[in-house]
Amino acid sequence: MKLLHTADLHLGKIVNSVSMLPDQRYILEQITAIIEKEQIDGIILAGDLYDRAIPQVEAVNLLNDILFQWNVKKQLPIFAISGNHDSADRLSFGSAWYENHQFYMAGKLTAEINPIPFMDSEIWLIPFHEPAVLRDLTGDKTIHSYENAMQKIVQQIKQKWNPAKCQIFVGHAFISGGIPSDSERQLSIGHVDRISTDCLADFTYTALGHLHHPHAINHPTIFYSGSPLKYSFSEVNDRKSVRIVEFSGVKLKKVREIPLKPKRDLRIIEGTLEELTTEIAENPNDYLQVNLTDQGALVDPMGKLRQFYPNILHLERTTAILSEGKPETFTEVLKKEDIPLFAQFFEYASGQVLTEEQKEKMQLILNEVNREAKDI
Ligand SMILES: [Mn+2]
Repeated sequence: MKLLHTADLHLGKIVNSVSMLPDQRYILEQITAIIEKEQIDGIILAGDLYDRAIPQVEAVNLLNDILFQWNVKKQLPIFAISGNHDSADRLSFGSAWYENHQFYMAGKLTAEINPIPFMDSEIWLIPFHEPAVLRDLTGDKTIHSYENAMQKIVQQIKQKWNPAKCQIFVGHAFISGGIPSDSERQLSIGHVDRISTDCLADFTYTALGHLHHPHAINHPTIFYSGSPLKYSFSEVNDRKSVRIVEFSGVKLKKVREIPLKPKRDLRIIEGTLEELTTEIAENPNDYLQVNLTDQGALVDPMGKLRQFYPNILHLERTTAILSEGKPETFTEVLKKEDIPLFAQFFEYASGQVLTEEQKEKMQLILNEVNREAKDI
């Protein structure tokens, strides 16, 4: 048995005001090509199919197209759950009859958990849920943390599972020790959202979603597939991929990563405005964070860079140009006289000290401005 594991598609995601939909369609088509080449038996989608609870129409269309291709055209079973970005209720729509076509979509957690028997395995689809949801479902008042909730769920599973079968767990959760990135939405404040690997260690394979790094944890049977695209600059060093999981009878045989190549990479480039606009960096159409190393003021750097790099998402100045000491509060700034304040701004913007002559000129200008202000 051979399964493809992916998660965190975040369809409809907008990164720094730019819609990722064209890139998402591109990467999903690449996954389709991998599916064909690898001759897999089924697909796991471990949550966060959409980026928002109410996704835009284009994102819904894209998911519809891709699920139709995989499940109807290619006749592949799909094992999917909702993530913390999805609306559990909306994703549940139609799931009761979709399963007649081997499209298993667990949107909402249910009190009674049953496996999906598939080839030599039993697949347990556990959608993202807050501990309170399970507490309400079961009436068990002792459930307070994500860890408690997961332990209760796994306890129930272990009472039901058939040890002669491969046991596959599909979930969307934060495993303690996992490395987060900037594009996941926190499940809760502090560390109460973490669950231990011990909880899931007895499954043959655990297919997780939530953390976007493909190597967010290092465990022999518990894996995050990671997101198929980089969704924040904290992921620039990730090599995004999907996982191909092979089983031999009831044993996990091999877990492989198949790298994905995005239409446009998300990268950070660095240099002065002059350097970056004379020697054009490779793949200028990538999504870029540009770190400008220039000292002093620059006129419309974004406008100038955009002529060469149309998809800049973020511009940053790397030189610490503000006063190096402790930052001043707004009240402190307000107390300053006009000329010292302007001198400070001038130094911040140009990197040069205002000369006595410049100060005098500035004083004349200010006098004139003040006079006119009084006349109004
Ligand atoms: Mn996610």
